[in-house]
Amino acid sequence: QIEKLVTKRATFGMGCFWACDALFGATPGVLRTRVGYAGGTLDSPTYRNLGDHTEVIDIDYNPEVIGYQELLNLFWNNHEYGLTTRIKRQYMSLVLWHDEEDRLTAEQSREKEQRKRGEPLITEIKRFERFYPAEKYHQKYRLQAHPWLVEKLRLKTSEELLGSTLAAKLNGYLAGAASVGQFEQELPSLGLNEETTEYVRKYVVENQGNGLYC
Ligand code: MHO
Repeated sequence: QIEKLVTKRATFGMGCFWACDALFGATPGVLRTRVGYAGGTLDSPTYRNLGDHTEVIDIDYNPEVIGYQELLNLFWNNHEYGLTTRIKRQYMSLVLWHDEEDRLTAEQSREKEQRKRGEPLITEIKRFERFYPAEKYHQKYRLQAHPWLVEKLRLKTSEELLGSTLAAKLNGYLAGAASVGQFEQELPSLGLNEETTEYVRKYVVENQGNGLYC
């Protein structure tokens, strides 16, 4: 019996999108990530001309492995800036929900987080409307810094960079978003050979726990 995997989508603005691409990419249950612009009204924004849009991470995930609340916990705890202080709209704290249930979860979660922290959070919670993927060079930014690996694993095209679960995970591993333990546990399912395994492992060991940066 073949059951079709029902995937869900989540979209967050939490600062520069390179860092949260790595964070969510390495999170078990996340299937695909894309960085881009959303939340505003300007048609066809670009990195140089964002208009009123915000840098966001757009995630496809398997709800049987990870829930929206868990994604929200990662969201609250990994803002580079903008959770309590207003800076530019490019980096504002933003939850774009995709269904009514997620709207409720997000609003309740913000309440709880605010009580816990004892200071007002400026996160906006709005209906998702439209996502504009960012330029190719922003996608899996940490992974693309390793052209040898990208070439070896054939992850060069936009389609592969945006659509591949492996690309999402590698982008996180290389940035130090996973522990060595998690990496070793997931390794058998990644389909890497000895050479690419050694290459990635070195960065996982070096970078684990370094904190994500932009
Ligand atoms: N600090 C980075 C931010 C890039 S980001 C995609 C830079 O100045 O290039 O917003």
